[in-house]
Amino acid sequence: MSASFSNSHFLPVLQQDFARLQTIHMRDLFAQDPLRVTRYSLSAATLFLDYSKNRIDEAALDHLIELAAASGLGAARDAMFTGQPINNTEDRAVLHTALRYRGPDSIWADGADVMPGIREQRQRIVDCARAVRSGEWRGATGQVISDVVNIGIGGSDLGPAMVTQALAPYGCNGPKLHFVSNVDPVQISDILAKLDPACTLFIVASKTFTTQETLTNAVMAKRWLLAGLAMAEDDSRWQRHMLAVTARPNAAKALGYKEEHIFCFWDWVGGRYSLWSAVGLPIAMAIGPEGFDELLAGAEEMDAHFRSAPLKDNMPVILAVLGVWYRQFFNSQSHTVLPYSQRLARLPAYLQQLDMESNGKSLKKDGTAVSWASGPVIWGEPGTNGQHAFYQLIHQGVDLIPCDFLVARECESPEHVDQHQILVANAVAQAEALMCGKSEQQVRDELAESSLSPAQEDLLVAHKSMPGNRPSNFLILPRLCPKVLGSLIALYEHKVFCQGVIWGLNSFDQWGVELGKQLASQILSEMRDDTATAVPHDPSTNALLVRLRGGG
Ligand code: G6Q
Repeated sequence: MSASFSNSHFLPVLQQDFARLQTIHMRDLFAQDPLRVTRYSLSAATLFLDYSKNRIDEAALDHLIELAAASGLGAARDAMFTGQPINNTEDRAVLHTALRYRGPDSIWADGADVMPGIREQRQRIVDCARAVRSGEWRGATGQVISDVVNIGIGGSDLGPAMVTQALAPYGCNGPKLHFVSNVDPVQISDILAKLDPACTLFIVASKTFTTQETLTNAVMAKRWLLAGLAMAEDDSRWQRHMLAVTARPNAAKALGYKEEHIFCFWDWVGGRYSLWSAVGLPIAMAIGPEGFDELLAGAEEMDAHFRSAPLKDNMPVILAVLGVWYRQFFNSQSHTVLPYSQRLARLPAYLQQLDMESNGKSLKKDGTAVSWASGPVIWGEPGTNGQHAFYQLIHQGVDLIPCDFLVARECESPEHVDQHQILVANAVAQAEALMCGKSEQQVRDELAESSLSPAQEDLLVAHKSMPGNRPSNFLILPRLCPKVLGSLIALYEHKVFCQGVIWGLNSFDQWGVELGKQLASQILSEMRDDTATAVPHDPSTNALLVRLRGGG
């Protein structure tokens, strides 16, 4: 059954569900069903999800699951895991799941078994990470590496940066990791100002090895090395300080990188799905190859759950259909991710790319316009910071913004258990406040002792009461460790995949980012050379260029 047929078929049924649930308060749903929490919670790969605080009932959820099934989710999932070319605009398989598969079987894509290459690169990651961490890897002057700088952007940056920050406590005995992504020279200069070239190793990560920002920063890094180590331009010892990670090894070779310093991945790994590949080399250096393997193991466990659990007991599927429900019927244009964990501070940014680059589309796979909504805006900040910033809008704003609360049950260090409890209590409290709200009567009771005039009291009652009925998912991680984090990332990857299937999208291309890149090269040549053939820009762009050149 095609996705578009399924969607149009399910629309009226789900519209009826929406009409019923639109006016019901979740408090009443809980009152009617003492088993609601049990009914709407599940565990997968050590993660626990309570999704009972959502505006659903059994009929709505059943219909959403039927929608997912009728969209061809089962077949699409199998097609992804078995290397079919599901990225149809680029005619590529999508096999990030193979990168974390640690069993003995073959996985085929385009007529070839991808596993021997994956295993070979995995071993190279292990060997290199070990050599750097043990001090066996020496720089040009014989010094041990103390600092590793990853130069990459987008998918070649966000995953490793997010993971190394999240797993910092696992990084003892390893080098210090730094991440440079922006072409703004201040980022790299600020980092390099603190480092010693003799002890610094760069990883230049770029799938294409053509990305302007990354190659520009890599040139700057090489110059800094040559100058800092007093090397001539033709001195090849800089190579001891620069590794390449790419799907285009020849492009790296052409820029002088040594063959044994080039780590490979493949076209069938999307940039934003690549942290499991050699793009994860900085992770292995930071937390050790054993930790990296645990990260893969956690993801593999979530893959197994996603592949085998019935759709209605499938955590990524549940998260996906809830997102579709709010986006389509409650017109929720955004979705917020609220990790109650400072170490997961970069998770919202990581998920922003994962979700928005994958499903921020208005055409279906077949090139026709989407018939339903598609990907929402993803945003968030760690709790409790967000509470003192933007939660006001989530509680009382005009839009319905579904939230994901994320909490690690175990505190990282025994001496901070009390403070960790404060953190966790806040997450639970916010989810409760969003759902239950505060009635006018509660506010009136609180104001009973005050000496307000009746008019002032009425005004405050109106402002201080909260409607509640705002949905959230609550995810409990047993602890923030490599394995659990691997499962969490894979959970979100699969959620995004399921939503893409339901909406009929190709979640694995990103054509929308190309035009800006092309124009930037053209504009750069015009900025550098007045005589460069001017492309007819619009009047606003022309005027900006004149002003930025100092002429306006
Ligand atoms: C991710 C995107 C994008 C990509 C960057 C960097 O899925 O394709 O974010 O990762 O543009 O590309 P390179 O790795 O080729 O430098």
